Amino acid sequence: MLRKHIYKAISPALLAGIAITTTSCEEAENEADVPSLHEAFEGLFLIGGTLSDRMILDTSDPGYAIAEKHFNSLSPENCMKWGRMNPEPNVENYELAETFVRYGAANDQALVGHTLFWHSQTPDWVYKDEAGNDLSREALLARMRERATLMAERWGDEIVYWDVVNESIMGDGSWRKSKYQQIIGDDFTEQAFRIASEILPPNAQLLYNDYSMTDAGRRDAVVAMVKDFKAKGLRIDGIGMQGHWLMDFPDTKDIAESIQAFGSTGVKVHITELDLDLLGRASFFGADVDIRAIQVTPENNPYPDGVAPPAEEERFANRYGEIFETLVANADHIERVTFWGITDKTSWLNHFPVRGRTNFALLFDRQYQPKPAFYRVLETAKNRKE
Ligand code: 9MR
Repeated sequence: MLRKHIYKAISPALLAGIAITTTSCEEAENEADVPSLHEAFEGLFLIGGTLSDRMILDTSDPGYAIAEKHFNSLSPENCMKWGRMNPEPNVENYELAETFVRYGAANDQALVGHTLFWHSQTPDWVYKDEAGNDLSREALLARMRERATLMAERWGDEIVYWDVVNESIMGDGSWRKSKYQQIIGDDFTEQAFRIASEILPPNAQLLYNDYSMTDAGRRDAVVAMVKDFKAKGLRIDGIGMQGHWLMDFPDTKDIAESIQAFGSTGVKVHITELDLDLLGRASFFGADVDIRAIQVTPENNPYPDGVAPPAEEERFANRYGEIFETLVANADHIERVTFWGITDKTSWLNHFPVRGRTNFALLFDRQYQPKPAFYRVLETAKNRKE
């Protein structure tokens, strides 16, 4: 409760650009008067949110009020991945995706198909024949065509943006040695875009989506790939920079450079999976262990009750602020900025890199209240318009 009052007291002052020395509950802003994020950014870029499977299953989730008010684009966190939809060759789990699409379409939200082809969460059967042997290149391409056809037939009219391929380029610019790459070859990504452009509706926006897009090797390879596709007359409409960023990395200068590099190829940039990891992970990455095996400890999980100290929330707000200043300054290249989740309560960062941590990632807290970061982000839209 205390935290909620602090936020409400801080927010009007932040919006007015006044230095805060005291807070009081009388200053509290009426919850219903909080401005809509997507309305604030209108004319700059769309603002998206992401629905978890759990939220799609629970229509009473209070997060829906946030989704409807603040987001004019919506992504599915997991329910459209191949492994969720068809964990076995003859199992068809399409209901969650169907519910997601129906909900978003009813709210006029620009929907994202995430993701057609990804090395992760693609079940093994996809790559194998009935005898358990690897498919031929042609047979795997045919299977990919079947998936694209299913997506197009079911949701082609409603989904605008498609993450056609996810994460097929490594940080050094080489092709990821995925099962797709091993069977199809280095032109797996190109073939995937050929399939998508033939099968998905002509107005579908086709995206390549990846993480760590500020790595110079990956950035240059993505730029080269877009140019290559365009030279071949192959459609590619956007580049998704996932945006799972840390408190001190990457530098906003590098974020800006990547946005400009992608934008200069003539495609739109989408920030597709934005969140910040307040608790951090650098110390875990240094260790040569399976990060998923790390146990929760008081050191790596300092705020288990879900309340971070005000100074930490301010640091978090400032980092979101500098990121959004960068995005607003480069808005000409950007079509959409999507947060990976709705509130901190269900962010994937509660399970990565340490399973079961209480992490802080998004603009809304576990009580569905806007955090200082929300107001700081809002301020960046306001500054641009005035
Ligand atoms: O947030 C997703 C998490 O719930 C899943 O367990 C995980 C499975 O791999 O995928 C997460 O989302 C990923 C997204 O689909 C692609 N980019 C990286 C995201 C975070 O891992």
